Amino acid sequence: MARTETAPTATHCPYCSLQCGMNLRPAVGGAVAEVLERPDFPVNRGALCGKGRTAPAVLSSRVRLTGPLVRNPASGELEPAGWDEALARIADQLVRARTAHGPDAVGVFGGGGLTNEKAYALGKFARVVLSTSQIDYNGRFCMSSAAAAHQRAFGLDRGLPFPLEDIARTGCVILVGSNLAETMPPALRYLTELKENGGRLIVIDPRRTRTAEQADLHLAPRPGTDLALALGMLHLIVAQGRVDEEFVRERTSGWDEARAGSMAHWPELVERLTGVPVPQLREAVEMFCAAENAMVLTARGPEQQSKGTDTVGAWINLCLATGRAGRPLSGYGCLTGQGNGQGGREHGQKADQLPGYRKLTDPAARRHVAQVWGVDPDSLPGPGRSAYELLDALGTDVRALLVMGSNPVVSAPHAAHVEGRLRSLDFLAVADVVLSETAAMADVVLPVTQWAEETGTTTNLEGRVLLRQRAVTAPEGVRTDLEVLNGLAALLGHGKGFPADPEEVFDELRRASAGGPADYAGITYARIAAEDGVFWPCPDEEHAGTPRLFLDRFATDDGRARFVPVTHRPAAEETDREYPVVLTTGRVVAQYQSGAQTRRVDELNAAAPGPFVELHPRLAERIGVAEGDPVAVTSRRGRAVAPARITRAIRQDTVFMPFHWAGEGRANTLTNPALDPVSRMPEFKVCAVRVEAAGG
Ligand SMILES: Nc1nc2c(c(=O)[nH]1)N[C@H]1C(S)=C(S)[C@@H](COP(=O)(O)OP(=O)(O)OC[C@H]3O[C@@H](n4cnc5c(=O)[nH]c(N)nc54)[C@H](O)[C@@H]3O)O[C@H]1N2
Ligand SMILES: Nc1nc2c(c(=O)[nH]1)N[C@H]1C(S)=C(S)[C@@H](COP(=O)(O)OP(=O)(O)OC[C@H]3O[C@@H](n4cnc5c(=O)[nH]c(N)nc54)[C@H](O)[C@@H]3O)O[C@H]1N2
Ligand code: SF4
Ligand SMILES: [Mo]
Repeated sequence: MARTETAPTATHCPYCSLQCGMNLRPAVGGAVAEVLERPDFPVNRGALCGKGRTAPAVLSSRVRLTGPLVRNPASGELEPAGWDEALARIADQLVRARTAHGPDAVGVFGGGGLTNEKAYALGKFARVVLSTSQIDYNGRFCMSSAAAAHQRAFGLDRGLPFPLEDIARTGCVILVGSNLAETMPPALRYLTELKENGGRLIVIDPRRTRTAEQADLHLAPRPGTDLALALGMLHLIVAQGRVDEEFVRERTSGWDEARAGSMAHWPELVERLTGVPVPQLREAVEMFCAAENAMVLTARGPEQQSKGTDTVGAWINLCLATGRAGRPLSGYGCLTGQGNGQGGREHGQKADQLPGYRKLTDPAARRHVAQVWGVDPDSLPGPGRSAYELLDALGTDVRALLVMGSNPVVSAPHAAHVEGRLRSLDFLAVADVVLSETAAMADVVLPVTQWAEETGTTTNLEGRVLLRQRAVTAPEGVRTDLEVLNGLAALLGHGKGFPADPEEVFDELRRASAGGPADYAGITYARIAAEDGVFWPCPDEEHAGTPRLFLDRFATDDGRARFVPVTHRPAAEETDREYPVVLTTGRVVAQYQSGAQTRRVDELNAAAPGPFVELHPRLAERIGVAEGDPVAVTSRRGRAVAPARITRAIRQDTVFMPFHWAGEGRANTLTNPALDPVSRMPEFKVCAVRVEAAGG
C-alpha cells in the first residue's frame, strides 16, 4: 500500500512545448514531490531544464491558492469563500451581463497551457452555454503568425511537420529568431547532433544568444527586418540559378508572383534594410543551397511582428523555391511555445475555430460539431475578436470576462492600457493556481489543480499527442478546470455535456475532431501511454499516426504548396529622433512567461531575480550608465525602469528586455499592440524607444 502511494508516475513538464517526459514521485510527509529521469521518453531522453526540474516546488508552494476568493463589495478586498458561493456569484454575474447587454457582452480568455480537454471544454462552454462569440486565448500572442502562414502555404498548420529527431539528420538548419538554448534547452541536443553529423547551423537573431554561439554563421539583423532578409536570400537563389525548377513545377503553385516579389530585393538594399552585410547573406545562401537537405525553423523573433505572417511566408517561399519541403529531412517548421501551444490552437478556444482545427465559418464543420454537441448548428455563434482586440473591448462591448490560463496584466502588449480595460469591466473571474497579477484584479478567483494533480493530454511542438498523468494528490479545496466548467455549466442550465472526467472529454473531442484537419479520432489514452505519444492526424485506432506530413502531397485542395507573394514593409513603429532605439523583448532560461509560476521558485529567482535592460557598451556609454545602473526605457505607451546589463552580444541600435515581470520593469508597458493583418499577432518584437539613465 505504502509502496504504490509513493511509486513514481510517468508524466510531463507543465511548461514549454517540448513537453519533456519525467517521472514524478509523490511527496512523503511534508517534502516536495520528486522529479526522476525518464530516459526512455524520446523527445528529451531524460534531460530537463531548471524549470522542469523545480516544477514540483509550485505544487507545494505556500502562495498557491487553496480556496476560492470573492471580492467583498463593502471593503473592496478579496476574501475566502466557499465553492458554492464563488460559482454562484460567477453564474449570476455572467447572466446579468448577458441579460443587460446580450450574449457577446460575456468574454472568455483561455491559454495555450491548458490541456486539450480543457481547451475543448472551454470553447464548447463559450459557444453552447454562454452563446458568445467573444472567446480567444494567449496563443494569439504566440505562434499565430506561423499558424496563418502554414495554412496559406500548406493548407494545414502543424508546427513541425516532422519529429525533432529529423533535425539532427538534415544538412543545414536556418534558425530564425529562436533562442532554444534558453527556451527549450534539452532540444539543443538536436542541433549539436546536426553539427556532429556534418550539418551546418545558421542562426538569425539581433542578439548573439547562447543559441547563436552554437552557429556556423550568425546573422544579426535589425529587429523587424527578417522579411527583407528572406527576400534577399531568395533573390540570390534566383540570380544564381539555384531554384529547383522540377519541384516548383510538380509540387507548388504561385511561383511567378513570388519570384517577382524577390526581384526588387537586391542584396545591397537588403543590407541597408537589415544591417546584414552582403557577404554574410551570400554565405547563408551558399550554406543553405550546398546541403542536400535543409530546414528553416522559426520562433517568436520573426513571428511576433505586425508582418509576421508574411515574414514566415517568405521563409516558406525560400524552402519551396529550393525544393526543401514535402520530402524527408527537409522543410519549414515553427517551434511552438506553450505546453499545449499546438493542441491549444486546434480544439476551439480560438475566436474563429471549432474542434479538430475546423473553421467556425464552414457550414459543414458547424453541422458536424453541432451534432456531436447535440445543438442546432444555427445556435453556434460566429467568429469573435482576436486576443488583443478582445482585451481592448473590455468595459465597452464586453462587460464580464472569464480568464482561464493566462496572465495578460503582465503578458499583453500595451499592458497598462489592458489593465485599465480589465479594471473597467463589470465583472472579472479568474481561474488560476496562484494569485497572478490578473487574478489579483478579479471579483472572483477560483483555485485550480496543477499539471501533476490532474490527467490530461497535450500536443507538443512536433504534433505528438501526449498523456500528462496525474502523479500526486491535489490539496483539499482546489478543483480542476474541468470541474469548474462542469459546475458553472450546471448552474447555467447545462447539467449535461460538461463532464469533469478528462478521458470522457477526450473521447468526445475525438469524435468532434473526426474528419477535421487535426483528426484525433484514433488516439486513445491507452495508446498514448503505450506508444510514447501519437502524432496527428490519426483518423482511426488502426492508423499509426503521422509523424511526417506532406511527403506525397500538401494539404491544399490541389495538393500543391502555395507560394505567397510578399514584399518588405517597415515595422508599425519606426525609430525617429524622439525614440531613436529599437526595443525587442523575449525570454530568459530560468523564468517562464508572465512568471506567475516560476517567480514562486527560489532556485529560479536566484538565477533570474528580476527584469533588466540589455544594451551595447556604446549605447551605455552614450547615455552614461554602468552595469547594474537603472535604465529608463520610454515608448509612446509608457516608461519602464530596470538595471542595465551591458553586453557586446546585442546590436548597438537595439535594447532587449525579458517580459517575465510585473511592476516598474514590466516590458509590456512599452510594447506596441500593432497587429498583423492576417494573424492579429501583436508586434512584441519591435517598437521605438528612448533609453536614458534613470538614476540621480
Ligand atoms: N525559459 C523559457 N522558456 C520558454 C518560455 C519562457 O517564457 N521561458 N516560453 C515558451 C513559449 S510560450 C514560447 S512562445 C517560446 C519562445 O521561444 P523563443 O522564440 O526562442 O523566445 P524569445 O526569447 O521570445 O525570442 C527568441 C529570439 O528572438 C530574437 N529576436 C527579437 N527580435 C527579433 C527579430 O526581429 N528577428 C529575429 N530573427 N529575431 C528576433 C530575440 O533576441 C530572442 O533571442 O519559449 C517557450 N519556452
Ligand atoms: N513583450 C512580450 N510579451 C509577450 C511575449 C514576448 O515575447 N514579449 N510572448 C507572448 C507569448 S509567446 C505568450 S505564449 C504569452 C504568455 O503569457 P501568459 O498568457 O500570461 O502566460 P503564462 O504566464 O503562462 O500564464 C498562464 C497563467 O495561467 C496559470 N495557469 C497555468 N496552468 C493553468 C491551468 O491549467 N489552468 C488554469 N486555470 N491556470 C493555469 C498560471 O499560473 C498563469 O497565471 O506572452 C506573450 N507576451
Ligand atoms: S525544456 Fe520545457 S518542457 Fe522541458 S523541462 Fe524545460 S520547460 Fe519543461
Ligand atoms: Mo508563446
